[in-house]
Amino acid sequence: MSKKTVLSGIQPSGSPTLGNYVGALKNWALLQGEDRYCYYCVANLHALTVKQDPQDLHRRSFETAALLLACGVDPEVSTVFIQSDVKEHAELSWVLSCHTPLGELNRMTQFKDKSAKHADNINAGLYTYPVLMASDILLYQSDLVPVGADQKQHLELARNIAIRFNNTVGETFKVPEPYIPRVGARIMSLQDPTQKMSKSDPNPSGCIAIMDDPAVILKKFKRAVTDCDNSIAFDMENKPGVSNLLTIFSVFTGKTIEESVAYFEGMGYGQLKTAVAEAVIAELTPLRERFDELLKNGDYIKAVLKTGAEKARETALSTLKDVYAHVGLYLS
Ligand code: AQP
Repeated sequence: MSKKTVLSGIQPSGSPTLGNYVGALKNWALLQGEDRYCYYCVANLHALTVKQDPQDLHRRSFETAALLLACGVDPEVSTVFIQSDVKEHAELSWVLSCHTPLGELNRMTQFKDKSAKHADNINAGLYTYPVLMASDILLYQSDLVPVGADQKQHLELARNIAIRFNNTVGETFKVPEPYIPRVGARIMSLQDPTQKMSKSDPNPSGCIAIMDDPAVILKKFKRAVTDCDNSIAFDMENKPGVSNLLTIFSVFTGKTIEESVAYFEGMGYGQLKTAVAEAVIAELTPLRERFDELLKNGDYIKAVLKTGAEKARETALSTLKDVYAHVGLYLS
């Protein structure tokens, strides 16, 4: 059986959250294996779609790479790189943008959400973001893309772009499949459980950063918005806050949602919040310690990223050459 290729990315647009961890990073480590090529990137080109302080972006890109390793991504097995180190991403994005109808981009809900959030900076990059994401995926002939539920629509677009290109220009791309966790695909804000937990949320109480101290994690969970009937049941529509806490408990303890509800029978919201915080702290503490250790060894991270970029470039260039040949672009 031929090896499958896995690809995913994370934007260094803030301090990665519990949502990023559950929806994506945790699975990145789990998907590694002898039978797969895994490419994991820090998507810093994507981060430019919203305003960034250059020094912060630079530092966060490096730290996000260290975080991937702390989360269990093994650079001996997986290719870890920074997107801007592989220029083929931007080059393929141009070609694919000429093969993407505006009508398809107009349907993207993330563009609508982010334009509303960043009304003072609705730029063309925010609009064409999904084409760059399609390029990230298709460059590596990816089979599987582990993402949270918020990226499902973008992945569907990447599939459409690949299928259309293969049919109209010539067979070039593997058509990727999403890999979305069954539980935890959309972790919600602790302060507004109808909104996704996001690293760029201006209200830090709503999101747990993977790097938060245990005391901060406990405090944020204790302040989580619930409702006033004090009954622990899973009902996303009518009890979004409690359901979000049950989801997080389920992911961090390995219990199903039903087992989690049964576990809290006869208990109140205070006990629920403390138990969720303890489960999260137990898993994130060793991870934070590994991150601190890794950052002390910046040369090691730099070496990982250099090797990763070289390996990624090899595959990316081979796909890009094929694309250029198919569309008739001259290369000396
Ligand atoms: N709340 C979430 N629940 C589950 N998965 C999530 N992801 C993001 N938020 C949640 C998944 O994390 C991966 C990396 O996300 P990203 O950095 O590419 O950007 P994003 O989806 O826009 O995440 P954020 O945290 O909301 O970033 P900002 O605030 O910068 O927009 C993706 O697989 C994503 O699905």
